[in-house]
Amino acid sequence: MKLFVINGPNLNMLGIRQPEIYGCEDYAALEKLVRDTCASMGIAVTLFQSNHEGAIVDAIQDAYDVYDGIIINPAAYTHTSIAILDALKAVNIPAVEVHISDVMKREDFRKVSYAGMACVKTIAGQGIDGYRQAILHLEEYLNKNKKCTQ
Ligand code: CA2
Repeated sequence: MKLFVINGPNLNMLGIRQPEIYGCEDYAALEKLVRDTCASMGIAVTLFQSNHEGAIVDAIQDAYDVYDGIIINPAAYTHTSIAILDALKAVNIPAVEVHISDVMKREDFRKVSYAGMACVKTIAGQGIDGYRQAILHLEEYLNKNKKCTQ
């Protein structure tokens, strides 16, 4: 099983400010949690972070026929990007949306998620542990929905 973890703008700045919203862990801790969780489950994982919408669209397109599942935190693009939604729909790879903060309890503009419309599940408000939960969910989902090869 191969998973692709995509993180959007400013998530590389985690741990620097607003710990009351995003926690104290930095981006390196997020990467380590993802790598350690996948390693313990025998899952191959690639992480990607970009501050650019088009680069995220390119990464999703490049995932086609390469990865079994996507975990995506599009960050601010969650609430604006139909391009990311369309890319997720185009590749049709099962995806789980993660948000570190509880977006439903914040400003109204954070309550809309375009990317989430193409995802099998959304995990929000669990801190960086949401990524670990997303890996567990996706592994179970992919095992239940295995494609027949013959
Ligand atoms: O809760 C999440 O994971 C978000 O996707 C994080 C985004 C935000 O725009 C979404 O509404 C919810 C923000 C990413 C990182 O923002 C930082 C802000 C200050 C310091 C460090 C990172």
